[in-house]
Amino acid sequence: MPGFAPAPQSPASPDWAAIRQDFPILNQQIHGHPLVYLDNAATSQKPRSVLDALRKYYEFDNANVHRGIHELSNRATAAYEAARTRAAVFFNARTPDEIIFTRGTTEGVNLVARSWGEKFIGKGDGILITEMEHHSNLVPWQMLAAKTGARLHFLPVQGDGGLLDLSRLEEQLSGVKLLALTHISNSLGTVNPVAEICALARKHGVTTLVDAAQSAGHRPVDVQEIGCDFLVASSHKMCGPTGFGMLYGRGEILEQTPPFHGGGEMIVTVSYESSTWKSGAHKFEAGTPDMSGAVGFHAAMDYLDQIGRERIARHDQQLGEYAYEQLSGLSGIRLFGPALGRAGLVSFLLPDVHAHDLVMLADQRGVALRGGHHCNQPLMHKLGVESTARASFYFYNTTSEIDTLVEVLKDIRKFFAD
Ligand code: 7TS
Repeated sequence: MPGFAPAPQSPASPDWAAIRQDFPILNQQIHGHPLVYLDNAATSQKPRSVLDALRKYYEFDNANVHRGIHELSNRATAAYEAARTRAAVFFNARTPDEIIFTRGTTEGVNLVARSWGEKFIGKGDGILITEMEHHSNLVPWQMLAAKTGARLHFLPVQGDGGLLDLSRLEEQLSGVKLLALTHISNSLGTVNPVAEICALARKHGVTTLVDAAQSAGHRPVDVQEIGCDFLVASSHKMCGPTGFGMLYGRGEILEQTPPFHGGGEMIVTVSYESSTWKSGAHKFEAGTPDMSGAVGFHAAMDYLDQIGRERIARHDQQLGEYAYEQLSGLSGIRLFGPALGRAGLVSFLLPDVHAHDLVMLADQRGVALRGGHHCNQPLMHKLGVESTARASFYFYNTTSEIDTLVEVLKDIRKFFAD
């Protein structure tokens, strides 16, 4: 795919402070304090280049795609398809036809469960997921199992340390048709060895889906290196617009997979009685797509590659480990997930402080955290908690923001102790 190689990267150690200035939203006060945005696992902020691309699209190029013969329609179509080609390069798919645009990770999983799942999964077949899945990689499989009579199994999580117990993986793969798992846990910060797991699954003829919602914007994600059949991600967690995302599907599998939605754009011919549909990604994209979403996503991928995803990953891990270390100095704190090799997020609980109260009080000091079950209700039950507080980082965060977080938590603890 010539012309779509990642943009040249900045020098060895990027100027993170200058990069932070690319995000206008970060430059504001909340309740009289500088904003410390630590809710990046929920959604990331957007750099100026993405905002500019959206604005430029609507100011100059907006029209419906794949339909018109006029100039604006041609431009919009070219921009939409260029984003697909860019995503194929970003995720190292073999061809752009393996990239389906969706509304996000959740829609991607539902597409696979409905279109591929209802055709290929039957009564008694096993669906193997992990105990740390986000609801969006759990509920669609429950629905599929209820419809088909398939059985849902779980790879266990080993307590607060948050690592998967893979000791029985090979045994657990027996009778399984699909293995779906997250690359990075949104509540534990665990980074799962997805390439090794997918290799073993492949050996046993098991189809694989990787949920890259928390990894795609944070580290290189290469579908061929991982060796998965499907991979899903959300643009809004990787500096791009909301309501947009992608599903990678290995070409051979997509060919055998029926459409998801029926309607315009995905058909070749339609009669009153029946229709035929396109091949490749277009078969799965019925109706007018989100063109501006694609344009913004394209700009986001360019932006991330300009910084360098290896560098982002290192910075993320440093912030995650620094936060884990600083927070572990608070007496009585309960930390979730591994101490080392973790992603840039930390879940925790302070003794006798409800996560929601903690998040509300932190907000009063300008610190944006998340408190709740993080769409991991069964995992919370397993860990014996209702909710946790979570600080999640991105490359524009600093260690001094983590120091602020620790100071704020000390004050909150004092407030509850008094
Ligand atoms: N998978 C994982 C691992 C996630 O963290 C999320 C969202 C999703 C799937 C769903 O993504 P969506 O874009 O389709 O909604 N996670 C979170 C979170 O941790 N806090 O808010 C959303």
